[in-house]
Amino acid sequence: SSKLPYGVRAKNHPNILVRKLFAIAEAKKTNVTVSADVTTTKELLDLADQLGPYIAVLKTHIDILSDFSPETTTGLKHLAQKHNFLIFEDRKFIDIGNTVQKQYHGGALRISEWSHIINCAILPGEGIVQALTQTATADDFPYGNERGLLILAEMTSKGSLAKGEYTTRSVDYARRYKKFVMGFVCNRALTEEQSTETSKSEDEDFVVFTTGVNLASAGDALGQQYQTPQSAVARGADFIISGRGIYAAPDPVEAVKRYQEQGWNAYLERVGL
Ligand code: UP6
Repeated sequence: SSKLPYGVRAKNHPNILVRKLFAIAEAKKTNVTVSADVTTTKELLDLADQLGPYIAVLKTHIDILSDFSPETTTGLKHLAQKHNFLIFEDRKFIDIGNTVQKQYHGGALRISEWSHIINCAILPGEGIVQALTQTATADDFPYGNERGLLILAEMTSKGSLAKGEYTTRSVDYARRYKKFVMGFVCNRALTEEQSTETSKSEDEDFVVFTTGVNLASAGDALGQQYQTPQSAVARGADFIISGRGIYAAPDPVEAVKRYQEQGWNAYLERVGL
């Protein structure tokens, strides 16, 4: 896991969106991503406004909203500016290149227009990463270098098959498409992973987002497995993602502050500050 402070990584990183992300973390002293898995626009925007000051990233599942409309994303974009956070649509693209290009850019949800960060699984192979990178780096792509891709390299659910060669190939594809791939959704720092196909370059600095973070529970009845902010950050998480631990708490603002404090202290410990 990275021993460098966010501020240093913000200065040195070749990717402009990653620089912005680390600068937000440093300025707001937070590595919390809240997973706002609510099902109406009002709940989503209220949550984003209330929790905005304490988070670096807001993660959405836009397709679970029962009343999605252009106002949903206009509202999100406005709140992201107001509170200085990035938006991460957790769409987990997983299809052939030609299909994911249309799902990402355009379509019913217009994800490229409002979401800074997206993710994909690599079950389809290298082509999915190639296709999304092609779209986001095309000359006529309107959002230039304000967009980034995370590869879903591991999962937190019981019996996950995202391991072994799948995870190793995730690192290979990240290295091959660095122009758009900013890091991973995974449960530990990955880049020491041994690969026969690619090797680590000196300036490599992928961002690690870890889901399944909860202070009050060990898991749910459907196979979710949790760890604490402290353990996630110690294993290499640069950003901790928590959903129900925060939005379903009796007082979400009090909860997000606790995750912020614990995540930040664990970060300070890891980098030795
Ligand atoms: N998520 C996981 N595990 C993964 C990948 N993604 O839980 O391996 C996502 C879920 C949900 C959030 O889709 O949006 O992270 C976790 O929510 P929770 O904290 O309420 O369990």
